[in-house]
Amino acid sequence: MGAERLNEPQVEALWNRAQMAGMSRRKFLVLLAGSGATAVLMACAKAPTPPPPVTTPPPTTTPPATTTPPPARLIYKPIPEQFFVPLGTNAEMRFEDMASRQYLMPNSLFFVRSHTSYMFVDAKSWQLSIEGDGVANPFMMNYDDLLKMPATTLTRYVECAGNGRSFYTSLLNKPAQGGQWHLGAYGIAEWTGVLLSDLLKRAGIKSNAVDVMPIGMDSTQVQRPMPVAKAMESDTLVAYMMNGDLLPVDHGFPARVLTPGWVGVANVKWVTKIIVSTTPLYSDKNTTSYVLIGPDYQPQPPALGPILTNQTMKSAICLPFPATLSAGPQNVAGYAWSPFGKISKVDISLDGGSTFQGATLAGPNIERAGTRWQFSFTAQAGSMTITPRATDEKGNVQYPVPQQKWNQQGYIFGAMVPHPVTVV
Ligand SMILES: Nc1nc2c(c(=O)[nH]1)N[C@H]1C(S)=C(S)[C@@H](COP(=O)(O)O)O[C@H]1N2
Ligand SMILES: [Mo]
Repeated sequence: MGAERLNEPQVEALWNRAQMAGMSRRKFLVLLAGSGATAVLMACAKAPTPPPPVTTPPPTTTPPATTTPPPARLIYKPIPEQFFVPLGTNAEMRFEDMASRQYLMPNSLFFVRSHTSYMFVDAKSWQLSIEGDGVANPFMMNYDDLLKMPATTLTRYVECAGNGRSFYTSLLNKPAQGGQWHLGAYGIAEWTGVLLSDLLKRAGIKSNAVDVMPIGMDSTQVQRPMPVAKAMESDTLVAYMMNGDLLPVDHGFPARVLTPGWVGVANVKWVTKIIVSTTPLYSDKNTTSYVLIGPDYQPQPPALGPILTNQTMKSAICLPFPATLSAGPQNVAGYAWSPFGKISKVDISLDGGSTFQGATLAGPNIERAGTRWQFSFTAQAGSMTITPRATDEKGNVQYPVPQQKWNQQGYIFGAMVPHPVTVV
């Protein structure tokens, strides 16, 4: 056990630490061989540590001590820059990487949006409680209980309300506060979990219940209310699997709420409590953030503006932003998605939105998930834009940029995005 393989500098650093703690070379070697570095460090922690010399600062060439904790990671999974645009506690998926892939976004490449760093939850002690004055029989369950309930598997997207926020600056020239996402705060996955409606029924939800609020276990306990009607929808889940694997740490292990089509924030990760109420519920996430604030919107006390519910329709191209293509025949791939239904068509403009040609929809086309599309054209040397425009089965169509209303926090950008391309 504990037999982590240390390289020589690591062993050396560990030995330095052990010497500081007054450990003999013999004891050090026995501990290291038997139980590994952790055991050495634990023994060091118990031993009295001589005070560090005050007068002589440590030489700058000293190898980093093994006891210094690594810099706090904000995101648990690796987020190499080839695949992600790092944005603090968040990481944007690079759409260009999806060009050569299939429909679903793999867990390792799925965008991350966490208000603070990830939360590491022990499934063995985790509990989920359904409580509040809106239920007759509040109850608590553990991880095994959740996994034993009837499960539902469905394919849906999660998208951040701020996805596309950077275009308020680059296309409208009206900057908006928050992470400057392009379009990669969006991902489709296959989710498995228990219908939230099953949990609410089991708790004896009352007919006069109005709001349901899941609460996360992260440091700020992200909580975001939704009306009972949304909670009872046939695809609202407490999900514990993602693309056939246990929910990854960054995406809410052991369980998260899935509210398809809604603003990402309602998909509460690391959920531990769900409050059901007979009176409207409020948190900061439906009063001061995830509300629309701006000249086109009125306050709705206690909320500072209209409370966000659904996302907007969008489309994106699987190319770097901006992109470089070579002159000649080109075939580009993209995605289009709507919170209201399946995508019925995608049209492409190569002249900034004056004329459009139909793209070919390819692969699955799933409501509140999206579809892939393909488009072939002949690229002429010079600068150009490729502008996709999605239409959904309910007749919603993406609109030109000038019709995009602005809001302070840059939510729900839904206009067509002209993708800049240099053809060489
Ligand atoms: N507990 C908790 N849940 C959360 C968040 C969070 O910070 N904490 N972020 C929300 C936001 S703003 C979004 S967009 C989605 C992102 O989900 P993902 O990180 O799995 O892509 O999770 C939501 N659920
Ligand atoms: Mo979000």
